[in-house]
Amino acid sequence: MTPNKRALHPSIVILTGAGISAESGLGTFRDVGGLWTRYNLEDVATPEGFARDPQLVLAFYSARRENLAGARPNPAHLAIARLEREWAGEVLVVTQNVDDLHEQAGSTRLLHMHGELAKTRCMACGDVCTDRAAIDPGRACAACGHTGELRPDVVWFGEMPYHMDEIEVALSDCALFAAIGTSGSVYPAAGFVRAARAAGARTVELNLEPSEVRSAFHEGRYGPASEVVPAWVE
Ligand code: BJW
Repeated sequence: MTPNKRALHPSIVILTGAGISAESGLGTFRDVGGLWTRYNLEDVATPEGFARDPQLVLAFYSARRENLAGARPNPAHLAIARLEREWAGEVLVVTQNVDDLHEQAGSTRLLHMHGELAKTRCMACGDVCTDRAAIDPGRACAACGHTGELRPDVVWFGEMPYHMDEIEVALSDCALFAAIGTSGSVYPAAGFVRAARAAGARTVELNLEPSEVRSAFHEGRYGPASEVVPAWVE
């Protein structure tokens, strides 16, 4: 790794996407056989889709919760957690993923910008609780008692991603920005490389193949995350 700013203890921001969890058995979105080739994203990942057919959306997320229950971190998640433990500077992981594989691997400085699959939010009172069971549309919120207001605490298209202020500060201050396993097709995350680079960071993409925003990076390393990420961290 060759960060070019604050040479003594440079800070690193790592953006991760679905590709880092692919080898843990969780599906990506846009690859062949990915979630968006089997489901219409307007139906299951927009507030309008949820308003039209909440049962369909809740069934989609319940199946994803079941799938997540057996998933374990792979060598890429473990390498990132080790980097956080051993690097003298700050390491911040910003994940677009709603799984908990970074936490399972031991990462502690972690922002879930698209929410978390294992959390349920009440649209009436805003209460968020950890919840790995299927969301029953008839269930009442434990905090306010309203019925029919529970949804997965994830960020759908048209909604504001979480932690944006904190992420913008970190991007403007990092010496190295790495994007791992993301297609670069969803904003604002796809624009992070340009923000970090404009602020002076060195930028590297680690992915199965060059992403849609490959040309924005200084460097690219290509192959399965379980191989390229541990090799990069070494
Ligand atoms: C491997 C691998 C292996 C495979 N090893 N690699 C027109 C222009 C620009 C923007 C817009 C526009 N119209 C609308 C927008 C905004 C919109 C958007 O970006 N739309 C695009 C479709 C154009 N964005 C939004 O609405 C966002 N909100 C927003 O913009 O608010 C306003 C705002 C303004 C200003 C500042 C800030 C905000 C919200 C986006 C929410 C996305 N939600 C989802 C669902 C989350 C819940 C859930 O999981 O169900 O998030 S959609 C889905 O895509 C999910 C992901 O996090 C996200 C990104 O996908 P990701 O992770 O990149 O996965 P893939 O499948 O695309 O790619 C996997 C990659 O891995 C591939 O490259 C593979 O090659 C690779 N890979 N195996 C290494 N083994």
